[in-house]
Amino acid sequence: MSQSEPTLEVAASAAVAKIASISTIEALETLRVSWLGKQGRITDSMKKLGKIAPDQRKAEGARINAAKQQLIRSIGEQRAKIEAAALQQRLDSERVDVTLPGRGESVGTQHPLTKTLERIVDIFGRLGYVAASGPEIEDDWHNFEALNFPPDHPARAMHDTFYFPDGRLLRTHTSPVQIRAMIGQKPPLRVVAAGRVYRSDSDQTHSPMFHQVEGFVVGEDISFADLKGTLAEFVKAFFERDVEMRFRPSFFPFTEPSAEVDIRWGDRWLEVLGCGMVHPNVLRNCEIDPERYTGFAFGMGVERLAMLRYEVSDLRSFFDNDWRFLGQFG
Ligand code: 2U9
Repeated sequence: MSQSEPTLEVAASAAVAKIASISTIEALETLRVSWLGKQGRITDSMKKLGKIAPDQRKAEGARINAAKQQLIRSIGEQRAKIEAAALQQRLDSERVDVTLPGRGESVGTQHPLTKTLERIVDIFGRLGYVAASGPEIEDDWHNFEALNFPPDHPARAMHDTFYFPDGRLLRTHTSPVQIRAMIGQKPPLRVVAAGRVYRSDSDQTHSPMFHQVEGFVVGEDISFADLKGTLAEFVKAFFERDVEMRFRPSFFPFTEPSAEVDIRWGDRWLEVLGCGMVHPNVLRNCEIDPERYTGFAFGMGVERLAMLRYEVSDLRSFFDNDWRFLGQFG
């Protein structure tokens, strides 16, 4: 009987006991390699068989084989147990309760600025204005020249207007749309233009891109009284109540006389729009005879009106695309 015989059997029994307590495939594999791998204990014992006396070789081989089979079986059983436990854990954690109610669909809402812009255009639509649109990339003539801006007006400066290398620009107001609408049409005209405009300006109350709505009326005998009446109707319709208004003299190159309109907001006056009688030069630039026709025009910032209507204090909230903010305007 070789000396290694009982040692191998005792060690194999100890390994079988250890196998039962292994809980990971990796640890089990380490143990398997140490016994059954190329340099494992069983393989090693097999290699030594050749040196054993021929009459003992068969019995010794049978013992090694018995230990080997015992190890293979318990490793296999333990592997199956570990895999079953892992599967059960996955099934438990990934269980889907098909009886739970669905999450429901969240329906998108219009952006508060779109809602405000459409609301303003709609009010003027009901007053008989026709909506016009035009390009956001404009030329100097439609954006400044036709509107009676002098060549050295500060709005034309690079720090106020975004220019393209070829001299074209991002429109700084919706007025060029009005110019395009006025050209080639005969009065009486009632036009409203809304859209994006661009100015090189950015802080809590200014965004480099913002929205305007402008309107104009041209016809015979159009007076400042018509302008006042129109804007009074608009302000009442927009805020859905009687709001106190005042007209303050102002200046714009494209209107004469010009005014800014304030509304009473609590104990303060807030500026909400600008207006005036269309400058004769502007009418002439659009081939309308200022001796025969007069007109009024007005313009307003959509963001400003939306901030008042929805009591929003920071203009930038409109552009952050945060659903927690936008979802409140459904
Ligand atoms: C034509 C003739 C006249 C449009 C007008 C204003 C006064 C005005 C500002 C309000 C706040 C722009 O968004 S804002 O910064 N607008 O004060 N706009 S009159 O006058 C026109 C337009 C087109 C052909």
